[in-house]
Amino acid sequence: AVSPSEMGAATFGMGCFWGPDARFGAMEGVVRTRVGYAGGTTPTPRYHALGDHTEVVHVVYDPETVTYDELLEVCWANHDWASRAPKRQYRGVVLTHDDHQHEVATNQRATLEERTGQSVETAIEPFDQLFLAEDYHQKYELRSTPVVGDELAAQYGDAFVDSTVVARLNGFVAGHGTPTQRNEVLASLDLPPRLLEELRRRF
Ligand code: MHO
Repeated sequence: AVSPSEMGAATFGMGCFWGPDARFGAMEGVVRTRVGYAGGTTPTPRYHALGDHTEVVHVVYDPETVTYDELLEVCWANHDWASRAPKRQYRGVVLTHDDHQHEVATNQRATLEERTGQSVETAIEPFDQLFLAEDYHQKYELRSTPVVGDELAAQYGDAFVDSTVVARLNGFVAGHGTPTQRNEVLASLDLPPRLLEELRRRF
């Protein structure tokens, strides 16, 4: 594990942000996920007033456990990079945080085009700023899981959005992760047995 200042950050637009929030949240090495709006110029986007922004997932990761390359592979594999989304809200975009990310992204894009013979419509642009989405969009899969969602949101309170464990659980209820990962996370939880049982049933 590395100190917070050595963590990496990655930001991807992959269509509706609920799915990528869960997918990245289940990955080893991902320490935090947030969903929000980015890639536009409108000063204070909200879900119902996005302006020119796009739904994105913002991932903080431990580079000793997972690389930017690996995160980006997951990005390509899980959005429709070959078509232009009808709404800018759902466009594919890789928002790069530094020159290294930019280079990795342009290289992977070229490789993808070569391999498939299709042209990539997903944009690669410098990251500017993330506008955090409304609470009800954060960890949406978990939050909308009956019983468990409400109880965990109440237990964690303000820590819900940024918790690593909550990110994992959000991924697990969406069907991601391995049995080993699930058992490890469950074993680390200090929750009433009834809630643990309820969670286990949702994986
Ligand atoms: N198809 C989804 C999109 C929501 S996403 C946060 C829905 O409206 O249910 O854009």
